[in-house]
Amino acid sequence: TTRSDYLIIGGGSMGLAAADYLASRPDASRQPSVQVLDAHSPPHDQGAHHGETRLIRLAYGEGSGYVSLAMRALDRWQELERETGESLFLPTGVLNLGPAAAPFIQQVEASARQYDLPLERLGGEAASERWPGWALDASMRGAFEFRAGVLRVERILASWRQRVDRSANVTLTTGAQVTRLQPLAKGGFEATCADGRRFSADRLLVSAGQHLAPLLAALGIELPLTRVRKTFAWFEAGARYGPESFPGFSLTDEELGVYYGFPDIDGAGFKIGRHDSGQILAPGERMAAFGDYPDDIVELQRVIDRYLPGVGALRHGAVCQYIRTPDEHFLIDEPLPGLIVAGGFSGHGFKFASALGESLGEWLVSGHAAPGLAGFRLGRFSK
Ligand code: PYC
Repeated sequence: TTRSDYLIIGGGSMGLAAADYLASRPDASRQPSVQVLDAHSPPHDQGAHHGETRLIRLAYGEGSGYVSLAMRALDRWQELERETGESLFLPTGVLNLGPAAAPFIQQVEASARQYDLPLERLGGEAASERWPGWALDASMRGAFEFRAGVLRVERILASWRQRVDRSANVTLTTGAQVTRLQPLAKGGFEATCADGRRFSADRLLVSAGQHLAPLLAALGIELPLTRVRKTFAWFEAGARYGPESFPGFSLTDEELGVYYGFPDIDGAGFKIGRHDSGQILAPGERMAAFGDYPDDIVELQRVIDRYLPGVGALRHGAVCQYIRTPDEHFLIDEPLPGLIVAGGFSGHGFKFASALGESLGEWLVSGHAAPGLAGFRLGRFSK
């Protein structure tokens, strides 16, 4: 058994962010030893950090309880850019669109008011004049946040990985699919991999996406997590969809559903995905490829036909997964002493990874959760 001070199971967005934090603390040679296990070799497309881009929004439509975390995350992304010299955040702004009465739009506005965040409100017609890629009527309202923007996911994971690989105290072991977790009689936990390798540590962070619930179930802890197949796609787009003239967006349409999207960055095409709905899958179940369901294309095309007149033909699509909680808020807790879980990011977690990596890393070291994480506890589901 390979023993370290801390073990991180899952080297995706949250696990690798925590690993990077622990690798980057001052005087790493005197830092605790950390072992990170991932079934693949990050960055990869088997988790929830592929597809080139994610949004970061501060005036948060999912609840004002996220705003401080989003602000810390943005600072940390910009710090990572400075330290690595990589372009990781594009300040394109984010335009939130929907009927004025949509709860998401109302919450964006409430979050901005509560935290005094700059937010520009526009009617649909004014928004279409300002950003000609959109054709919106008066029933739609825009809430534009210029400080928000786009994160480049694989580049971020690659930056963290480089720093972890160079560090003196953090080891990433790839191809390590953990199949079993056990508490040890002398304290701490042991993780056993599919190939028989074993790793143990005093404290553990399990950030293993779809594998989190099955690993914890075997310890008698039920986590209310659902794995959902999601799709997104890139389309041909003209000059009006470049990052200087078209912000990232979220769009709520009462009939069509909830969508998000990105400008055409580096000629990759206009990207759009659907946030609500999706096909439920068991952990480990094979995911159908993009286009296997007719709706994969039809639902995106409907939004384009209604609102995005300059977007052209489909280039290609991809599948990803959301791990959803019942209320779509995160699940971050310590259900057994020394065993921290981070999951259920419900399709809106990546933007926070830089800040959560810091909090989760500090939690491993100090044994104490940051007070800001209290709202994500498991106990809320049994009330
Ligand atoms: O939370 O803004 C978001 C988002 C964009 C793509 C997936 N989630």
